[in-house]
Formats: sequence, C-alpha cells, structure tokens
Amino acid sequence: MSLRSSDPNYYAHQYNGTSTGQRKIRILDSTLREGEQHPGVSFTIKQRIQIAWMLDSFGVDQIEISPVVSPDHAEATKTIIKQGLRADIVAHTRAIKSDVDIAIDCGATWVATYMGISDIHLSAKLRITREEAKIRALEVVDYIKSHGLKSRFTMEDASRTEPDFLIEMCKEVSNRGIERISIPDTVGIMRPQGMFTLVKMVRDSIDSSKTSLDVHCHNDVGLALANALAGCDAGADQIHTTIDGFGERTGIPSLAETAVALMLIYRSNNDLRLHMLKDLSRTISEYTGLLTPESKPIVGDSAYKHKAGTHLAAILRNPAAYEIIEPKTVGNRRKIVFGELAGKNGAAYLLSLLGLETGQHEAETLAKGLKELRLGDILELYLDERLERKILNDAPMKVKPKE
Ligand code: HCA
Ligand code: CU
Repeated sequence: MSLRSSDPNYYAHQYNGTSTGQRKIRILDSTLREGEQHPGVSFTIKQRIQIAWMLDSFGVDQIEISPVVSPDHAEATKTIIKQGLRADIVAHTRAIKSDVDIAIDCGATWVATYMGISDIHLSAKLRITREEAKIRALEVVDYIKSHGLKSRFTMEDASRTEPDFLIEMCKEVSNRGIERISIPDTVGIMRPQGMFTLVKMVRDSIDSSKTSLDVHCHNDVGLALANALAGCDAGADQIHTTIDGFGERTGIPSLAETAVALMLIYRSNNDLRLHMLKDLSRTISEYTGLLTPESKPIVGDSAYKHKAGTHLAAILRNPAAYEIIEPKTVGNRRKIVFGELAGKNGAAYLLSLLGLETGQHEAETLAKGLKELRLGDILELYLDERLERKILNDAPMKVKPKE
C-alpha cells in the first residue's frame, strides 16, 4: 500500500500515524470455540476441519478449539492437529486438570486454560475465594508445564477484576513459564482508553520478554475491535477474532474487520490472503444458516454498494472517491444501485450500458422514472472487471453536469 501523497488515503494515514509501527499484531481465530458459543451455531466435525484449513490458508497465527465440549469436538481437535497446519492449534479448556488431560489426549501442543478471577465470577460461578483460585490456577499451570506444553492463561473477566489480584495472578503464571496471558473484556464494558490502561498495567508488571499478551474483547456495545486495537497499542500482540464476529451474545471482533484494520490502517506486518474474506464469511453463513447482515463491513453485500447520484458520479470516474480498499482485494464486489437517488449521471450511465441514446433528454426522463420507483424496486448492477475497465476507458458520463 503506497504512502505517496497521490494516494487518496494519504492524509488519513498521516493522521492515523504508525502507533504500532511496522510490528506485527497476530490473529488468533476462535470461530471453532467462541464462535460455537453463539446461539444456534454448531458445526459438524467435517465443517470444523474445513474451517480450520480455510483459516490456515488465510494466514491466521493461531486457531482455537475446545476439545472438552463433547466427544465430537475432541475428535475434530485430534484430526485438525494431525493435519500439520501452519497455524498453532490451541486447545481451550477450563483450568481443571481433567480438562487439560483431554487436550493432551487429542495431541495438543498448545493449551489455553481460563479461570474467572473477578469477585463476581469467583462468588457466582466458581464459589471459591481469591486465595483458593490462585492455588487452583497455579496447580493447573504447573501441571501443563510439567507436560512440556506451550500455554496461555486467560484471566477471565479481567476488566472487572481487582487490579492488585489481577497483577499478582499475571506475575505468578508468567514466572511459571506461561507463554501468553489473555486479557479479556468478557462482558464488553471497556472503552478503548480503558483497555489501553488495563493492558499497559499488566504489561508493565510482567516480564514481557517471557510472556506475551492476547486481547479478547466482547462486542456488547459495539466497541470490541476498537478496544482490542487499543490493547495492542498498549503492548498486546494478538487479537482474538471469529469469522463474522460470532460468539457468546453479540460476539467478538470479526476476522474480516480485524484483518483489514491491521493491514490497511495499522500497517501491521501480516501475511494474510485478504481475498478469501468474503468466501470465509459465505462458508460460515452456509454452515450456520445465519445470514450475513448486508451492512456488515468488508463482507456484507452493501459494503461496496453505491447509491446516491453524487456518489455514483464520482465512483464511475474513480471508485477511490468512496472506497478505501478495492472490493476484489477482500473477495467482495462493487455494486451500483440505480434507484430514486441515481440522478442524471446515474441514468445516463445506465442508458449507455443498455446501448441506448444517452442525450440530456433521455437521461432526465429516466432519472425521473427512477425517482418514482417504489422502495424495493431497485435495480442493482455488479461492476465486474470488464465494466470497470469500460468505465475508466470510455468515460461513460455523456451528460455534463450543469455548471
Ligand atoms: C468464555 C470465556 C472467554 C475466554 C477468553 C479467552 C471470555 O466465553 O467462557 O480465553 O481469552 O470472554 O472471557 O471467552
Ligand atoms: Cu469470550
């Protein structure tokens, strides 16, 4: 992506700065774990294997799956581990030795265990004291390490945990050789600045050459990705995503939005096949039977759809006027809507596509006709590569805008 001032995005990139520099922010995709916690989502073993292959070719760094949910999940985990994919396969378990045993039985080399450590999780869920939680957590960490596994420890509900206890837990697991700590905003209550402060506090209190940080942010108020990115600005280097953002309740950041934010906006040094994004979304929608909202960023059907006459006029000359990234870069398509807002320019373009007269009068008549369309009677057109070339080469606008 060029940084010349002739690039229409140039000044925006200048404002954005390079807060994360050229460093790489990694992606852990949890479609097979968090994603399956979304109401109505449950994959077959074959589908799980297919999704893992697709995520791996896309280029995520880690793929998370929980083998403890059912024997089906254990079998999928085992098979996926055997594929020898490039991404790490992370087996997600509760902080319980018998769960870790299931992960080991599946051949896991990476294990992520989680424990709710806020007072509300300790009292309402685990029914133990902080001291008991610490003892239980460290026993499991030692158990994992005694098996020579690579591991992550998730401080579930970290954003609502008493800071001194959170720091104490992070220090203890880091000192015992845990490779990664996940700092989740389990209930989606943070704002970006708050997530920054939380992650920075943890990072400053552990030895970051030994232990790296993950951020796992829930989307209850729609701030998940913004919060996760703020956590990375504070020193975390891995974001948790799922395809289309599915997860418990309203989910976590979507893979597509995260990948494009990282590569286009944050200039993170990832090697991702962005053109697979639409296909990944389509596959998940097919497997879950849940429709992708058409307004979904990057992968939605309307993500590159242009309607207002003033937009059409500009888009037909240079799509960068209203697009920050070429739709085909992410496997999506540009669409032009000829509806009540198309105006004379849009109408003239439509006439030229149909091989009809495109004089002032014809364009005005058609524009008027389009205005009278009822909502829903909208004519949409994909601009495939052939048409795009035609637009650029033979300047389709035959009607000159009035001065
Ligand atoms: C859950 C917990 C979790 C764990 C996140 C992580 C959360 O849903 O059971 O392991 O990093 O949101 O805290 O998803
Ligand atoms: Cu979660």
